[in-house]
Amino acid sequence: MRTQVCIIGAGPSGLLLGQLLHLAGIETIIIERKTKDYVLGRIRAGVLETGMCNLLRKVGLGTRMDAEGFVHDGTLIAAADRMFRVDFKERVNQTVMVYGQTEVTRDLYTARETAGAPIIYDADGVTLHDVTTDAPYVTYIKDGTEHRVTCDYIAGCDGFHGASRPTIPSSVRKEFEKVYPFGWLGVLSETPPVNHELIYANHARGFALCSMRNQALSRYYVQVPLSDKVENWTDQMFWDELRRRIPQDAADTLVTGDSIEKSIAPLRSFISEPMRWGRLFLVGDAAHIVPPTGAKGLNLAASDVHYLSEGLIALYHGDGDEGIERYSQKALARVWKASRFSWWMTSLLHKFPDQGDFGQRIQEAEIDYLESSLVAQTSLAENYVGLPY
Ligand code: FAS
Ligand code: PHB
Repeated sequence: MRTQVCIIGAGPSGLLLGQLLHLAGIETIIIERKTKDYVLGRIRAGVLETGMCNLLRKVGLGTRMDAEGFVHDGTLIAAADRMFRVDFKERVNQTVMVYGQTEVTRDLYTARETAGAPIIYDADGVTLHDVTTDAPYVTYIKDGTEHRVTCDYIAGCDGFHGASRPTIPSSVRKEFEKVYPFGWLGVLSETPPVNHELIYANHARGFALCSMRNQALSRYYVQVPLSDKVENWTDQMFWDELRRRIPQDAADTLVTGDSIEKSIAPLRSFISEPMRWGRLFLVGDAAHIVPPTGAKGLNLAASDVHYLSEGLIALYHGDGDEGIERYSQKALARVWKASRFSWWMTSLLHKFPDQGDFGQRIQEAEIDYLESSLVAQTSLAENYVGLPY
C-alpha cells in the first residue's frame, strides 16, 4: 500500500490528525494495534481546552460536543475545612468544555468512517523503517500476513507504549521523567455529579477529584499509594474514602452507586526530545505524559496535532517546509509549559510521603495564597483553560 502520511495509532491524536489532513486532501492510512471497541473502552480524559474544541469544530465535530458537553466557567479547590472557586470567565474570559475523551474518540471514528478513509485494526508488530530517508515505510502483521505501507511521512500517534518513540535511537533521544509516589484510583458511576463544577481536594489523607461526564455519569478519583491494587477496593470502600476527603456538604450530598469502571493510573511527567527524527513525527502521548491533575494530556495531543497538521498541509500545498521544520521546537515549547502547570497542580494538591511538616505547611501556604490572590488565580486559570497555541 502507498499513502502520503502513515499514522500509527487510532487514539485521539491519530484520528484528529487524520481528519485534518483528509479535509486538506492529504491521503493517510491509520494503523491501530487494537480494535475500535477496545480503544473506545478506555476511560480517560474529561476536560477539553478551547483550542481542542475549536479543532473538533474545524473538522465538523462540534455539533454533538456543543449539544452534550458542559461549558465550565470555573473550578472548585477544597483544602482542610474550606473550599473556594477559581473563576476562569472572570479571570481570563475563557472556559473549558467537559466532554469525555471517549465521546471525542467516538466522534472522530464516525468522521473517519464517513470519509471512507482507512483504519487498519488489530495490526501486530508495527515497525517503522528508513525514517531518515525520503522513502520511509511501515510494516505490520495482520491475519498472519506481513503488510507494507510506503509513505512520505510517518506520524507516531501510538501513545506512551507505542513503537514510534523507540524508533528514534536512544543516542538521539533525550528523555526527562518524574515518577510520582502515588497513583489515582478512578471510578465511573451512573450517578449524578456531586457538584456542577469539578472539585479538586487537598486532604491530609490524600488528593481527591470530583468530576463528571454528564448529569447522570460521574467520574471520581482518590490518590492511592503506588503499591495499591484496584482489587483491594470495594465500591463502598471507595465511596467512604472519597467522603473523608471532600468538603462536608459535598460528602453529605454525594450520590453513590455501583462502579461501571474502576482502575488505578500511575502518575508521571515524561517528555522525549526531539519530537521529530527525519520523516517521523511524534504526537501526543508518544512524546509526552503529564499527571492528569491539570487536565492537559489530551489537550497537549491536540496542540501537537495542530502544529503538525498545519506544517504538513503547508508543505503539500506548496507553501514551504517551515512548519514541519519547526514542529518539534513549537510543540515542545507548549508541552514544557503544560508539564510545568501539571507538575505544579500535582505538587499543590497531593500528599507526598516525604513532604514532612515543612512541606505540609508550604502546601497550605500555597493554597492560602491562591485563595487570597486574584493574580494567583488568574495564573491558574490561564494555564487550566489552555495557553495559546
Ligand atoms: P493514546 O494512548 O490515547 O492512543 C494511542 C493509540 O495507539 C492507542 O489506540 C493504542 O492502542 C495505539 N497503539 C499503541 N501502540 C501501537 C503500535 N505499536 N501499533 C499501532 N497502534 C498502537 N488526560 C487528561 O487530560 N485527563 C485525564 O483525566 C486523563 N486520564 C488518563 C488516564 C489514563 C489511565 C491514561 C493512560 C491517560 C490519561 N490521560 C488523561 C491522558 C490521555 O487522555 C492521553 O493524553 C490521550 O489519550 C493522548 O492521546 P494519544 O496521543 O492519541 O494516545
Ligand atoms: C476527568 O474527568 O477524568 C478529569 C478531569 C480533570 C482532571 C483529570 C481528570 O484534571
